[in-house]
Amino acid sequence: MTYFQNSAVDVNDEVRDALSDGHGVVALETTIVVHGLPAPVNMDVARQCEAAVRASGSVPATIGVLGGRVVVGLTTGELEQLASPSRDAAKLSARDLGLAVGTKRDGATTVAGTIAVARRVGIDVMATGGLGGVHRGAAQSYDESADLTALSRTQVLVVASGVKSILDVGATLERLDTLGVPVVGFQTSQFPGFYRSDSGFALDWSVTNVREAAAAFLAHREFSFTGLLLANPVALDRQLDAALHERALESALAMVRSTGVSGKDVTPVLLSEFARYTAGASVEVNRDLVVANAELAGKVAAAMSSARA
Ligand code: PSU
Ligand code: MN
Repeated sequence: MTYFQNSAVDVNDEVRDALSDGHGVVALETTIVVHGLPAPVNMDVARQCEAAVRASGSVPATIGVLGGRVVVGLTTGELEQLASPSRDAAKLSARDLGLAVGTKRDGATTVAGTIAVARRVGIDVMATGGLGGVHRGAAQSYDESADLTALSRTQVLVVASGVKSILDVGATLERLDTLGVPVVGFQTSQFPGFYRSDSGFALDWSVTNVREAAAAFLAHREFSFTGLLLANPVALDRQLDAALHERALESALAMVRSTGVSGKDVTPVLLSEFARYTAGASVEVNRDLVVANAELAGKVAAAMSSARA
């Protein structure tokens, strides 16, 4: 497509064909692979997410930046390069994309970075594990993920298991409200708690099936320029034990305080401390939930494609 010529964006053939034929396409991020999960589970999870999207009748488009080229639909080999520690890939939020391109860097995209690229090439749906949000203590640190503001200006439906439980969940929901981003529970009226199925916060909206989710988002776009968060809880029998979750959280927060880590390193450090403290149990929950989100995103993208046809 000439549209993509003279641009820094390379869309792979399968994704390009799917987009021009109006098939469902799901954008997948790479920060979770490169900075969120330990090797070798990370590559395995990436492969499972792509397979889940395909099983749902849509085409996966894993997004990242290699040598300053934004790739939509990374091959396994390209993803391996991006995840290789020797490449030292940057963590790219929306603000960083142009810089990574201009300086020919490698980078993995966050939710914010991924939806900016997705929207640019016409992809409507993305899947992740847990959206970024307002950090605990944000009243002092001002640490609020750019995922929130990106969602407020990008018409993409994001499937996530709520926001990461390391965050201030109540404050994040308030910010999403202010920013005009609807939060919709999938078969639940409780906001999911990432490693836990229920964060304890109630939602105003829920949908009972995939068709309803697709219809709600298509209608939302007629009235708003924001994205939509479709909140899909981890299965009850897969969630992290409540007491273990509490203890791991305390330990992870204490670790961030004592090491004085800040900025884009906070989330990866919290996640890896969770993995250490729970002896890998949190990694397995993360795997289960992100694969389930990829599957649901694939179904919603397919339903949107049928609704348009
Ligand atoms: N979901 C996960 N693991 C992750 C992330 C999401 O299960 O590592 C990533 C996403 O890329 C999200 C980012 O955009 O964490 C948020 O980072 P920050 O809090 O620095 O904005
Ligand atoms: Mn931050």
